[in-house]
Amino acid sequence: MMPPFEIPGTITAQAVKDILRACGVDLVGIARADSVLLSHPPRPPRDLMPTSKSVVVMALAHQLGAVYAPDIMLWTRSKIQTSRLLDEAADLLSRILERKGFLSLAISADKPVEILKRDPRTGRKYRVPKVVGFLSLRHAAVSCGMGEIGRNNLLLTPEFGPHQRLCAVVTEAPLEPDPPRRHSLCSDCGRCIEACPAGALSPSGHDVDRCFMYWTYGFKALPPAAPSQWPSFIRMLLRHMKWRDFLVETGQTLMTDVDNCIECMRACPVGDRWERIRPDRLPPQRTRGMPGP
Ligand code: B12
Repeated sequence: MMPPFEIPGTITAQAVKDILRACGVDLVGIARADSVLLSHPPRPPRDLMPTSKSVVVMALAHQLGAVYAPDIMLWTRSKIQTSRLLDEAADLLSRILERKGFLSLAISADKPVEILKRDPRTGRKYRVPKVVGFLSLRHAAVSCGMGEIGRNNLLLTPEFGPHQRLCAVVTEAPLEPDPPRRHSLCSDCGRCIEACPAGALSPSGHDVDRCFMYWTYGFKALPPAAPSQWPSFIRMLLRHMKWRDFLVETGQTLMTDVDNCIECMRACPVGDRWERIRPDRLPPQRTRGMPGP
């Protein structure tokens, strides 16, 4: 991709921000590679590039019409395009930085992710597979003051609330970091907890297994943990099979992506820029094949 601007002579934090803004990115922050906040399991930038000095985090606002569309598939399509724009910007920045002599690695807004079937420490099989990014983009964004992690477990920014997608570049370029900032965006209004169809959110946290099962398959139930739970699990599968075609869905997933839920994001009222156009109350979004979510 040819840059739509002149490549700066010296790479500074401002030059990096200007490049990304020219690519259409809405928010940019820079964190020091050795002090990025870590999540669980920890995925420090220096594991990806031992000589890295900075992590450039970028955010692109979602198309709100897609967030509030009646069918989740319309959102998924729009999300793919948002990821694509971010990935192109990250790729371009990485290439510019490398031409200036700094090893750089773009971390995609989308896949790949590590999929863990067993606990790496004990070898015990997880009830639900765990999925983890090579770098936690939400934590990287918090590290450079972009926002905070809300009750819905998403990055909230003052500008867009939860409605942005994230991407990053890990680089050897020594860029001036943006300091972490204290925000008070999440008022604990409870709308995300109420909206979550899987019961994954509660005042005490986020149940990643329930979220994963619903987001991936549209199933409210976790896989059976005891033989007595199999009959109700099978009844639920049969109910889904009556409405859905898993084979065709798999084909569609391979072509595009899978999303069965963004309710925690849709319900969130944070974000100044959207105040005027955000609907106040919303009927739940239709998910694949089922008559209702
Ligand atoms: C894997 C993943 C998922 C998984 C798991 C979610 C999760 N919390 O980990 C699933 C598929 C369920 C998922 C769902 C969603 N995701 Co997602 N997801 C990611 C991804 C690729 C990696 C996140 C990660 O590394 N998580 C692991 C740690 C960091 O998660 P954690 O919540 O801090 O902590 C949990 C784990 O520690 C877990 N846990 C406990 N023990 C163990 C043990 C092991 C071994 C593991 C792996 C985990 C684990 O429990 C903790 C509490 O939930 C990121 C992109 C990225 N590279 O960062 C996008 C990302 C976080 N997702 C995003 C979005 C938007 C969503 C959805 C709305 C779905 C959608 N349709 O887009 C939902 C919302 C879920 C929610 N409210 O948290 C956006 C968030 C943007 C924002 N504004 O914050 C991101 C940043 C993608 C992007 N490019 O913008 N996601």
